[in-house]
Amino acid sequence: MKKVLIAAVALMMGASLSLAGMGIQWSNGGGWMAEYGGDVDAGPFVLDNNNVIWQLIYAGADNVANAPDLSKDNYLGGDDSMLANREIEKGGGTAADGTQWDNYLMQLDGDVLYQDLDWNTSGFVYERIWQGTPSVEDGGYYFDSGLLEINTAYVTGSPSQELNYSDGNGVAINNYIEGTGPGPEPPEPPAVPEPATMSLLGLGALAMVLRRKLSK
Ligand SMILES: [Ca+2]
Repeated sequence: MKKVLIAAVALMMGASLSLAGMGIQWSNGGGWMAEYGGDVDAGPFVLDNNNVIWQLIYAGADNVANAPDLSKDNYLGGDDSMLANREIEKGGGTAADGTQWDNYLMQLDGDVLYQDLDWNTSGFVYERIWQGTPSVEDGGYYFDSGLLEINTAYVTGSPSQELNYSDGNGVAINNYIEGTGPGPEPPEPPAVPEPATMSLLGLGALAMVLRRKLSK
């Protein structure tokens, strides 16, 4: 009887251990997404002229969302790895996970929950949305969400976590420069005084010189 009890307890513990994992609803907060350079209200929207590749990514042991690397699998840089993805055709459509989206990435149907009940590694996840299919020749544009810390205590039926693109660091859009990977952030233009300011400064200096000369 005692042995049976121990076996039962071990089984229960094993079962609960294997059930701990992560459950994340990854979405975008309700559709809003203008094409790169487009108007958030008027468009064109991200799927009007492009397909979309939408990735759910584990940020790796460094807990950092690394910049993409087009030469790597799934365009992932650093130690990042992909957990799931959706490919949506131009104009909108249904991804392989059954979710359905319109041209501005508003969800029409499906279940956005990603779950891995065997996941027990701490760390962070984030979303990356590619406008079009990136290529070394033509580059591409992507949108990153912020990082979400994984709750590894998720079990089936417990509350899942939500990860929305709109929870991210605003519209973080990066431009690829041809063949070189991610381009640097565009530098802040140096603060050059306006021509009018320059001439005012010049007049001021002239006035001071004249005043000095006159006061002698
Ligand atoms: Ca990383």
